[in-house]
Amino acid sequence: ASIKNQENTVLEKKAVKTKPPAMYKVLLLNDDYTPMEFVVDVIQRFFSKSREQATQIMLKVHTEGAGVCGVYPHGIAETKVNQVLEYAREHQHPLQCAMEEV
Ligand code: TYC
Repeated sequence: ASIKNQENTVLEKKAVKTKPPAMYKVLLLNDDYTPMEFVVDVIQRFFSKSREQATQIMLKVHTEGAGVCGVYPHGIAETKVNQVLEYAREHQHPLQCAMEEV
């Protein structure tokens, strides 16, 4: 929608229309084989968490099946998922990572 001032001039159509970007949770999924220490390293390495925060997230994934490592715009979330999957593959762990709109 556009808005007009008293002289009927169109004002900043974009400033009215734009909405914040869709945001995506990046999730780690539990499995029976990936070592806990590797998962903690992944969370610290790719999601900039402290060792304590990373351990809490890993244990949540381990006990509940999945857990959120961070929330990002689409392109950044996609990059994180790909980085985690490639790193896990390189180390021959079956760790799975996914994204889901908030
Ligand atoms: N369940 C794994 C184990 O007992 C640990 C684990 C935690 C694996 C989180 C994946 O996303 C994961 N070694």
